[in-house]
Parts: sequence; structure tokens; C-alpha cells
Amino acid sequence: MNRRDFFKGLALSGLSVGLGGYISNSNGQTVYNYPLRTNFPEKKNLILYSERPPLLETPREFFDRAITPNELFFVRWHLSDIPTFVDLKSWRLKINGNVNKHVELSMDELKTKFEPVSFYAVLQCSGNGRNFFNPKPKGIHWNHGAMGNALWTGIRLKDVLEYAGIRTGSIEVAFNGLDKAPYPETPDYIRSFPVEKCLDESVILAYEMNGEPIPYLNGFPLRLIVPGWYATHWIKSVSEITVLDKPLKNFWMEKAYKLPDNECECVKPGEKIKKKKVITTMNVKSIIAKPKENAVFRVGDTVKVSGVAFDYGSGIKDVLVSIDGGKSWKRANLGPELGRYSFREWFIFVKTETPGNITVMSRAVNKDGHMQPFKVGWNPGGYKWNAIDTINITVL
Ligand SMILES: Nc1nc2c(c(=O)[nH]1)N[C@H]1C(S)=C(S)[C@@H](COP(=O)(O)O)O[C@H]1N2
Ligand SMILES: [Mo]
Repeated sequence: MNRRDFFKGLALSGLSVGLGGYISNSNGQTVYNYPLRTNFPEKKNLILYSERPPLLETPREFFDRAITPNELFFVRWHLSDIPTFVDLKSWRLKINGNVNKHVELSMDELKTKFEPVSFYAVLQCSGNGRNFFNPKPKGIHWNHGAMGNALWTGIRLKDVLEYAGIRTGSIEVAFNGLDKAPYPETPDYIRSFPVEKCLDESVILAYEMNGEPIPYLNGFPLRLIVPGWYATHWIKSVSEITVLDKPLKNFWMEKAYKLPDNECECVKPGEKIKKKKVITTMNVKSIIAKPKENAVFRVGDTVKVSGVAFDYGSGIKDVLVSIDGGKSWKRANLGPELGRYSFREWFIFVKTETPGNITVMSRAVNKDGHMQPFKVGWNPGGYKWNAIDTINITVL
């Protein structure tokens, strides 16, 4: 089927929406449950938070594998007017601002003029895990599934910028995508970061995700990849790159995606933040994909516990697993290393010895010696959740 046809009547596109509802969790709290599994164009089985703009989360059980298939990859847009068809014959990437020559490049030119590169990298929303903070900050209450790992193929941002020629006095580069705000009052999603970071070999403009054109919902036809940094900077459907000689000032840079600029990156709920900073690098994290929360086993069963781990690019050294509330830890087996920015699979077999409720915990340690904490300090945006992951199982 033509990709264009997929998007005809997006609203009618066979959304298989179930009903959400309030349920009691294992701590006896009433929480909103999102069993809504939905099929959007090029997507399948994702948890639905909104249709306009599409906000779709990958269910936890799919993080038992290092590579997240495109159709299971989460989706987040800020603005509801999103690109649903791009004609590559007329599409151009514009590079302007403080450069020697303003250039417009077609997809063919991008693919032939510059050297292609491929690597695995984790894309994670800075609000991933927001649902685990207490009290719950405002924003989408993502559980663990606002992240995924893919093989990205494209060209170095550095090469494209050097082609246009960065002029002296440049300090930042701003990126704009094809998405638009439905009302003129809503600020367009444009973000910038320092020139030095843009010249880093690892930052690329990708046209493929897992060996296929990037799905529309994940930023067709071209997307910025900033491995090790949170998704906020990974601009989708990039169409304009502007080199700046002064910092970009807009809603997205000044108000959104800020953290308390102190040692713990945290404040007490309700406390005012004195100094703020931009969110950049990810922290070390592992999550348990399987078994499922509240799964039931019998005494003597051998249970396979599995998941993924990652960090900002130092690489994963160990994943430790506990079934006694964190008193003792066992080293899990690690899957193949797919590159320093990739998910690393891990698994371990544990034997259930006594009946009761058991808390299973996972804790990743990276090659720089950082590890997941028992507790994450609170911040008003609910960003950077990376506490030791826990699930509960019952043994009969
Ligand atoms: N053009 C554009 N790019 C964007 C955004 C956006 O709203 N518009 N959101 C960012 C944020 S905050 C996230 S979490 C990721 C989501 O990427 P995905 O939809 O491919 O999972 O895209 C980033 N890039
Ligand atoms: Mo995000």
C-alpha cells in the first residue's frame, strides 16, 4: 500500500480503542489504567494517551529485546498539525543563518554528497517514567515506554554544516521540523543547541530507522539523532537548520524542558527553582520487561527475568537483580553489545523458593561506575526518572 494512503482519514484509520479506567495498584492506590491499545498508521499495539497530537507509548513487555521495531516505537508530538505526506520531489533541507552560503539540499543530494553512517541509539523522552514520581508532576504520565532503540542511518550533521560553511561568531544551531501549531498563538517547536555539540561526529541527520524510511509518526523524511541526549533535541521531520550568532529565545528554549540546576537536580514539591538548566545527557537505567507486573508462579518455578539497560554512551558494565527487596543482588547475563548508545539486553533465571509476594528489582551499573539510585529526587517536570526498577510477582 502507498504510504500516502495510510494517512487518508487518520481519524478513521481503524483505531482499536478499548476503555481505560481506574484500578487499584499493588500498593492499594487508585490509579488510572491505560489498557487502550491502538493501531495508528505504521503502528501497532501502542498505549494511547492522545490522538491529536498522537501520543503513543510502547508497552513494557516489548523491552525484552534490544531493538525496538518501528511499528512498536513510541510517538510524541507537541503540535497537532503534523506532517502526514511529504513529496520528496519538492522537499528540501534548508540551511541558513550565519553561514557562508544558504543551501537547499534534496534527499538525493544528501544521500550522495555525504558519507553515510549507521549506529544503534536509544531515543528517550526526558519525561519517560514521569508516572513513578510522587506527587505526580504535570505532563503525560508515561510509564517506561517513552523510549526505544533503533538502528539509525544518515549523514553527519557536521558534514552538512561544513558544506554551508559556519561563519565565525556562531554559537548555536536551531532546528525546525515540518510540524506546525494549529493556532498562531502556539509557539512553533524549534530548538537549538551549541555549535560544538553539532560538530560532534555522533550527531547525524537520519533518513532510515531500522533499515526503512523513518515512519511519518517518528519524523519522516529526516530526523536529528543526538545519541546520549534526551529526545527533546532529536527534532523530527527537520526541514530547516539555522546557524545563530546569539542564543535562540523562544518558549521551548526558555520555559520548557528545564531542570533545577543543583547537585541532585531536584527540589521539594512546591518549592521554587532558583536556577534552571537545559536537559541534555541521559542517566544510567535498566527496566524489567518480563515477567509482567503481578504475574503468578508456583514455589520451585524457574522464572526468566529480562529487560534492557542503557546510559549516555559509556556503556553498560553490569545489571544486578534482587528478589529480596535489595538485600542481595545477582549479576544478570548481558546480551551482545550493539554499540555504546544502544540498549543492552539482559536476563537471569531465578528460582522461587517460598510463597508470598516478591519484589523483583533491577539495577544497571555503567562503565563510568554510575548506577541507578533507590530514589530519584523530585523535579516539577518529572524528568530523568531512573530509579532501580521494580515489579511485583506472586508465588503460590
Ligand atoms: N518536530 C518535532 N520534533 C520533535 C518533537 C516535536 O514535537 N516536533 N518532540 C520531541 C520530543 S519531546 C520527543 S520525546 C521525541 C519523540 O520522538 P518519537 O515520536 O519518534 O518517539 O521527538 C522530539 N522531536
Ligand atoms: Mo519528550
